Amino acid sequence: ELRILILGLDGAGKTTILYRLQIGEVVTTKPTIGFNVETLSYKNLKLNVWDLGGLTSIRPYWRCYYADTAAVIFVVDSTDKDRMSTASKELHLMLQEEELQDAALLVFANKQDQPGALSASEVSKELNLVELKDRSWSIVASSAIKGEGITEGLDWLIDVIKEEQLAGENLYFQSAGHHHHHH
Ligand SMILES: Nc1nc2c(ncn2[C@@H]2O[C@H](COP(=O)(O)OP(=O)(O)OP(=O)(O)O)[C@@H](O)[C@H]2O)c(=O)[nH]1
Ligand SMILES: [Mg+2]
Repeated sequence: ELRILILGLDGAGKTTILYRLQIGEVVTTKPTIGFNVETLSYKNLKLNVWDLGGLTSIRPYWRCYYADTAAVIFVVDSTDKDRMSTASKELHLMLQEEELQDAALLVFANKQDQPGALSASEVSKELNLVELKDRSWSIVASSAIKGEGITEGLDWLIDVIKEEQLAGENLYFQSAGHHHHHH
């Protein structure tokens, strides 16, 4: 069982992505006051996915959900150029938190179906992702409305989490004096 958080500024598309993942369809959303949580089965794993509201007044509550989080999915509205620096600030503040030191990071450069959307590499630059040290991260271009990029992103995330879990087990085996062979 894995705990995954979906974070990002209001209107980025977090709730749309959660239900796209869960039911494979576009749902009509309202701004999330509080959170939505859904359980998904994915590649033999049970994912508890928490979608938190992104409004300015609600962002301080994100930290209440950080404990035991395997991964963060950070969603960006790629057309919202005026708020890229705000998104960057919130992302880096969040990643400084002790409880998230081991969490993998997947960024969705969302709303790629919209004209004028920044590309994934442009969003990556705006968010200063190259500054991230000691963290598995990736950015994927997505359109929650068209259903593009979402499963690709989740596939990457689940693979990374599985690899890190295996690496942790290998360390355990080594320190316990067991021999563990890979073929
Ligand atoms: N064109 C386009 N619109 C999108 C996309 N993803 C989400 N939207 C729209 O953006 C609006 C906001 O989406 P939400 O999923 O409610 O955003 P949110 O991040 O949950 O927002 P908060 O709950 O306020 O934090 C809705 O009208 C969605 O239909 C996308 O990929 N393309
Ligand atoms: Mg929402």
